[in-house]
Amino acid sequence: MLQSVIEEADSVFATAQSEEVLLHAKARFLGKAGSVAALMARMREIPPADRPGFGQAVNAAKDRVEALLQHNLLRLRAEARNRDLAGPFVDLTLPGRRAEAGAVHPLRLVERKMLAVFSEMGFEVALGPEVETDFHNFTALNFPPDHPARDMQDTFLTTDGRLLRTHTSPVQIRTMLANEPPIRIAAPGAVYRCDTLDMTHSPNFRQVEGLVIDRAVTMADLKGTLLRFTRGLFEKDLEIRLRPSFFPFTEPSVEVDVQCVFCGGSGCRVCKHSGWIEILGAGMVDPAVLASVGLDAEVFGGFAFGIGVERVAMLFYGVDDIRHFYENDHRFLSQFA
Ligand code: 2NM
Repeated sequence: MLQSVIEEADSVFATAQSEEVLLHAKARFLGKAGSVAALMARMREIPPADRPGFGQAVNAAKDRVEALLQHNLLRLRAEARNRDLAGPFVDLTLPGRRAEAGAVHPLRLVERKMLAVFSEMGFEVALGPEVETDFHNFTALNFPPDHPARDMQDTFLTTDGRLLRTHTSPVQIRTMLANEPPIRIAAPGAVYRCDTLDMTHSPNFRQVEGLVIDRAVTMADLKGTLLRFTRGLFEKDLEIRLRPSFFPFTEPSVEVDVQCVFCGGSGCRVCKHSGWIEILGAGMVDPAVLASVGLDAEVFGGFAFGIGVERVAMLFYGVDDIRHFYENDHRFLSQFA
């Protein structure tokens, strides 16, 4: 009887083709309701005098079944290992494939540099929504109702009567509405205009705009701030010049040229032999803008400026086509890593 349990365990264990099946079979023989436990339960049927001998015999049978189990467990592991070794092998001596590391996008590098220079001058970064109201994007900025920029030819409109901001100036409006002067902010971010993508235009580009509002701010403060900004940005003591211009939100308005970074002013192809490169627009905040945010123009005044990140990045890195910035061609991007 003991022998038949051992023989059955031997044959069941030996035919198991996986550890899972073997462990199942283990329960059948060695588990609480298994054959060995059943043998032990027959102790009551044995005359008392024979019980020690019976107990020893069952224990010996149990040891034998456990040994068979262990043997077959090792057999299955050896078989599995042999299968692995016979299959496709991994050559651990092959050189590894290097993982490509990500890098900061060139537009972000330039934006960060601009913000770092403004930060040194005490400006704080201000952010705002890209979907804006007509009020924040145009009306408060003194755009007349019939201004061409408000046209859907130039501005992306949403179906719920809002629009995609065409500059980050609405961030300045929101800041002036929510804070008392003095205000010194730089507003970076994406802006949208209905332009066709070409070498120098994109319907979605980035700007950094700045705003200073305080008592007794003059145009000399504007020029000094922009001089320090351009020198910090290009890390070179270049001169700037201000030319009269027009924006609805500033009066007077100026366009700012920086001495050509490439030829230092002697004339080259980049500056079209003028020695100067236009890099930003600026001006003294129009009293109508101050009024629209509830500031008394007799008490407060300030200046603002706007700079295109792509344009500066193209100058900075000698990129001839704005589309390179958006195509995510790794061969282009990896040059800035
Ligand atoms: C520019 C040029 C000149 C500007 C003005 C304002 C505000 F909100 F204060 F009126 N924000 N930004 C500004 C002024 C922007 O971009 C070429």
